[in-house]
Amino acid sequence: MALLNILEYPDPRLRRVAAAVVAVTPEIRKLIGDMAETMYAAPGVGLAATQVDVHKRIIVLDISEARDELRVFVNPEIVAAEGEAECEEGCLSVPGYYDRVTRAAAVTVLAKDADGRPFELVAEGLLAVCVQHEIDHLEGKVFVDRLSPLKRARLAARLRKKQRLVG
Ligand code: GNR
Ligand code: NI
Repeated sequence: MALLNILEYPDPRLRRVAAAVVAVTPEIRKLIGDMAETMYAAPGVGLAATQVDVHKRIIVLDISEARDELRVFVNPEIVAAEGEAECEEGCLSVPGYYDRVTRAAAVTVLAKDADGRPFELVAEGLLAVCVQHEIDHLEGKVFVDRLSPLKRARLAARLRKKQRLVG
């Protein structure tokens, strides 16, 4: 296994739209293992392939307290969404920034697992938030895109300041 480098906003590669996985090959399974290792090491509750500069529709998630319930989604699609809920979100690609985002309260997701077997998941709560956050990444979106222009401008100013400090 290997730790993968996580792209940071506003890296333009976070804007690429991921392509469907044609078949879960040994290479794809190796990528899934590396993504899981990278997510646990970060640590984060989820990771989309886009964040490690692989533009394929793959997500890993683990929202369990014990960090022992890995969920793998290959070619995930939201087929139903209901209600609205607000949650404080963060992102491994926007380190140190947290803000409230409104999303669907419950979603139904169709996907394949790491063995290529199809499954359906009905998610609510943090799981629903994370699945939507990760599928956004696969579509080239970052949670800060869902904030007001004023909040995005403030974040941009903060990132420029941080750049000046390191540069
Ligand atoms: O680790 C993460 N925590 C988190 C908290 C609230 C809402 C979404 C997330 S996902 C994030 C990991 C990440 O950036 N996944 O893309
Ligand atoms: Ni993220």
